[in-house]
Amino acid sequence: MAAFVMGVLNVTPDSFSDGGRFFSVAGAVAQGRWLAAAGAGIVDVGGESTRPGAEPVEPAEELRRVLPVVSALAADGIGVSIDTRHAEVAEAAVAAGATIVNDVSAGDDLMAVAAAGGAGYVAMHAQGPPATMQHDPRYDDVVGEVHGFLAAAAGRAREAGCRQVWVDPGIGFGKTREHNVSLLAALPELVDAGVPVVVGASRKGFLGALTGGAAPLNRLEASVAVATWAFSCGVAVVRAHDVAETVQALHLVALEAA
Ligand code: PMM
Repeated sequence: MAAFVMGVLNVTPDSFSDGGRFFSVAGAVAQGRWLAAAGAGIVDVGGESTRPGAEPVEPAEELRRVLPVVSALAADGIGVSIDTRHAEVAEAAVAAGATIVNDVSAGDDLMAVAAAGGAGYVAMHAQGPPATMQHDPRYDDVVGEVHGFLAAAAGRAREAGCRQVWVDPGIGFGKTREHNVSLLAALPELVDAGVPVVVGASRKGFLGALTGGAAPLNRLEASVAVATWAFSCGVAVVRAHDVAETVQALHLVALEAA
């Protein structure tokens, strides 16, 4: 499968860069259509912010936020992934037309839902829940530990019967700036392990720190630079807010590879 861009659509009041912008159903559906028109291969719909320090959202509230959006986009023929940590949300979203379960918790229950619904599955690495994950993340060997975790998660997902599996190092999820940079530098090894890789660094805090304090909406260049690096390493999917710009990066890397 050719590499593609996963467009971020947060139907939340509190996500770190777009919280509240697409909180109404109509606004979220319009943004999803816009992301697809800009070239997103899939639109990633999420109803619970996983920014550092975020409070958990009850599955019933998450469902209220995401389900009408997933249904409307899927009815338009737009590919949708559901970004959730809750099995009941994943199950309802797949029934409403989502074709990928994007699981930032890499949990067995969500693998089972993806397998039962015939959906693809993304296993992402995180250290700790969003509320506390950035308090004091520690690893002896961040690359070895994250890659080992992802190999095991991919094995479990395949055993559960998921038809297609991706792995994601979880940039910013229980990681310092140095951890994130080490994981990005090690993308060639993760790609070499053979399971298609997803990377989501778009507008994240470490890019602000590395660019002299740029605010989330001023991290476009840094985000596209990371996307270009990721695609040139052979990453299969880059998760991005700025889809048109990230698709340009993908096209240029694909030309180089051709
Ligand atoms: N990051 C966020 C949410 N979901 N899913 C995957 N697979 N990978 C990520 O890096 C990831 C994710 C948090 O970012 P957001 O607030 O911009 O959605």
